[in-house]
Amino acid sequence: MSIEIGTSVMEFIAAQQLGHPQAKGRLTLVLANILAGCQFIHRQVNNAGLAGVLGATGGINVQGEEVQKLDVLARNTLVNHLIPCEGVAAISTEEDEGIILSTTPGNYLTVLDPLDGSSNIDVNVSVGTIFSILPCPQFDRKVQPQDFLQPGKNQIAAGYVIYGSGTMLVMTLGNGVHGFTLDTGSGLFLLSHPNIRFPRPSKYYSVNEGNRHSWDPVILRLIFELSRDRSARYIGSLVADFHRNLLAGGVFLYPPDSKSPKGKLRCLSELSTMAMIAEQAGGRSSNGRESTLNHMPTALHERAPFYVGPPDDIALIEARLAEMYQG
Ligand code: P6P
Repeated sequence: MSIEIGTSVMEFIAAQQLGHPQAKGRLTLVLANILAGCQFIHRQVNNAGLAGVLGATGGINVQGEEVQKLDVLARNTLVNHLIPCEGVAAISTEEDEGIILSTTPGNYLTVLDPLDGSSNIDVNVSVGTIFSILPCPQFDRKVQPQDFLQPGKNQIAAGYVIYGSGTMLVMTLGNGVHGFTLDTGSGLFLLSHPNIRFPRPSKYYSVNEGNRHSWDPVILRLIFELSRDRSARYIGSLVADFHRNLLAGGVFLYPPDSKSPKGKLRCLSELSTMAMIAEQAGGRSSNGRESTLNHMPTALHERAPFYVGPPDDIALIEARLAEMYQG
């Protein structure tokens, strides 16, 4: 099947699945349910602006209902789609302390950041849903939290949906990275960006320079060096910052600092996905010492330092940080 611009994401996944008969189409079903949830979130996020305006007069939305906090709404939407979904054994989300068991048997564990960057909603900054699909390691017992503690390289699929000027799915099934734009008329995600690759060299570097007072001097020098031949771009929404760097060419950094000595971003619900997409798009990612994809998490909500972008940038960063770790 030739993959052409305008191909629907379901046709695309079906074509990709031809190489994985063992998935028995369940992966397609899991992805279809995630995307159905994201389409609903797309509508809620777009209306939030109206709710935000109405919220200024007392917080009642156009239907006369109390506007739910969008993080909770996004989480409930996705969980309600996935609990009954054949193929899903259990779910972990950034919003839930523990895991959520599905009502059907399944081969897959799904990890979600239902609405990353949601603090930016009221100022119309792009936000996103991040998802990761892992193999379920055990079939002879109920899923337990430790079953989710897998390195990112185990992922079967990873992607995000960015709710911005347009709504776009960026996803990898392990065979390249592809972008699908939501056609609001048909409600379909249609292929718009096949085979996305990190442009090189980087034009941008993305880091919260407001944290500079709590960085190690090695990191201060690293950021100064990166700024010599890159422009600074930082939105404070991981999906938006990552997406710009992936399409336009840039490196993203969330180093450890005195407030977040292990970094701020979450291994399972944020970093594994971005790391797999980056590597499939010809880039790399690191926690400063090893590839993010090789890191073995020890807790559901573990955090880690994160550096992601073209391979040359990550090699430079790891070389400079070696001084900090050896020092
Ligand atoms: P800071 C949003 O809250 C988030 O988790 C990511 O989306 C984003 O990259 C990061 O935090 C921003 O953190 O400390 O720079 O505001």
